[in-house]
Amino acid sequence: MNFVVLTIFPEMFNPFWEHGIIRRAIDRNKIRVSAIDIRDFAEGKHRVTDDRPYGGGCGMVMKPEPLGAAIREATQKAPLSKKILLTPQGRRFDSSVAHELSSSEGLIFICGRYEGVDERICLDFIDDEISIGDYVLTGGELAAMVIIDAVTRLIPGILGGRESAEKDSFSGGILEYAQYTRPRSFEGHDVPEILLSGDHKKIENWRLETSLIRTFLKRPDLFENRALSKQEIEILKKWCVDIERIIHNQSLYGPGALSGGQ
Ligand code: 6GU
Repeated sequence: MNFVVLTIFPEMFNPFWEHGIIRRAIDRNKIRVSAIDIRDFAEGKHRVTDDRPYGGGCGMVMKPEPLGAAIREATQKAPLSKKILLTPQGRRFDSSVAHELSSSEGLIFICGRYEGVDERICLDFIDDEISIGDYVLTGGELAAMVIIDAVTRLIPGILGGRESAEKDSFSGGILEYAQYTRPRSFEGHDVPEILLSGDHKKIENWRLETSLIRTFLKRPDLFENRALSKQEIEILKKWCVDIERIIHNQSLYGPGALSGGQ
């Protein structure tokens, strides 16, 4: 995968390329990365990349010529790459967009700055517009890093078996299960017994159950557009019965009446 970023702050990307899994992916030739300075394509002594908006108003607009020239050159070098404008007006980035982008030959990111980008760039030079959420950043650079990071970890061979992307939160449409490591007891909280049992079937089932519980508690919206498996429906039904029993007993006998006998 070839990532090219067009930005007026290419140095922002140096620490990003130099650490962790991104660095490992570069070292192992799984990804190629470059940050290109849009200013290198600007004319005149001051190499200006922004100008005042026609029609007045506050803020500055990114000029079309340097941006157009930068996109053109990046496209010549990587003709099969998808050209993505980073803007809060774009479609919302999520796990499924990350998967979609990960099958692309390459991605060229255009980082907007100032108040926006001249509309004629959006019309003729762009394949896609992406936003990373409903808030406004001062520029697209952080969004580019977010997307490159999320897409890179989906490329086959990037994560080791232990870090596999299939078990991640969202990959199955629900949140990842609860995780524990040593020590067995930490500040009064013990690791659940079942994880120490060595019974892989039970552990797997327990993990699915914790995934479902935390998704229900933290992100119930994720259930709306996702088909539930038979096993998942069984687990959810079991809680319904448990919850209904608690409510029923409480309303009949009050709290604590059945404790000891459960
Ligand atoms: Cl991609 N760019 C900017 N400037 N702000 C954003 C964004 C992108 N996504 C959310 N907010």
